[in-house]
Amino acid sequence: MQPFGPCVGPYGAATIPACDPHRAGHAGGVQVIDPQDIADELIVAERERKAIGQFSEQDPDFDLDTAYRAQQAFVQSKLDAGERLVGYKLGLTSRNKQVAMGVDSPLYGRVTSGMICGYGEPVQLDRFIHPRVESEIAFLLARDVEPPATVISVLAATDVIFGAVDILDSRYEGFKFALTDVVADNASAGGFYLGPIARRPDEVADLRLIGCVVRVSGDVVMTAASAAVMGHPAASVAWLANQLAAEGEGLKAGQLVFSGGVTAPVPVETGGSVTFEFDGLGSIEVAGV
Ligand code: OOG
Ligand code: MG
Repeated sequence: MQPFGPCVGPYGAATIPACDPHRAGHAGGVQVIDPQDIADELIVAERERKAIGQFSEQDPDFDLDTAYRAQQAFVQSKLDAGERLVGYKLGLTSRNKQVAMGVDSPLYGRVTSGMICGYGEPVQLDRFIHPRVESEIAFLLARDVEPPATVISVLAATDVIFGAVDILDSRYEGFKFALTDVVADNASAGGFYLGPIARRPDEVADLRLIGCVVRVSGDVVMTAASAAVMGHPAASVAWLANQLAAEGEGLKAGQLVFSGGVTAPVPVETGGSVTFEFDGLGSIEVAGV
């Protein structure tokens, strides 16, 4: 695995549109919380692999706008260190995931080049706090996705799809968070694998019916179909495109979008192996070392 190594693949370089992470949420004209301060704590937690308490519990005024600004500042620190923005990840787009995490609305995070892991490489557990893995469908875009985006327009803008694995590593103790906390924590993004087979959308009979079987050390522990993600994984990408457009950002050609967990997350353990078998898109084995 090369979790902090060079980006693989031709994902277009990008920077996050200018924003001032110090512009905090305001209550009655009083500055209540600074997104950069939140980002700084998350940066240290990630670097030192030491989980922290939830911001939402310390400050009831911590709102979603501030949380996304904190996320931008958190991700900007990676770009400043030489990584590139390669795309986005969706989170909590399936009931499986919302129930597992106790949060009931979707969110997005940003994917940078250092998060992309080489196929077949193990998860080095000493790089993470408490990693968990889950199956996803990833979209590589051939064209920009213009708002208002729909399932059809996302499919028209898609080059290929992959089976994928999202390595989650919440920077919060016990993987416990409110929506604002997890947004600031870049949707728990830790690492990503792409499966070995890329298919154009028109090569897949029905994008809602891509089955996924999850095995832990050989035993089947979960099964699901891709419709678990908002009824259709492209619906989740459309939601993201519309969300980004409302914020002055957009999905661009060359970007990679991880559309959200199809199955609930499974912990990765030393010596353990989690295998994800995707119907028509190959298998990804994730071993913990
Ligand atoms: C938050 C990120 C959720 C997904 O696919 O639902 C996510 C978490 O569960 O830690 O990546
Ligand atoms: Mg995920």
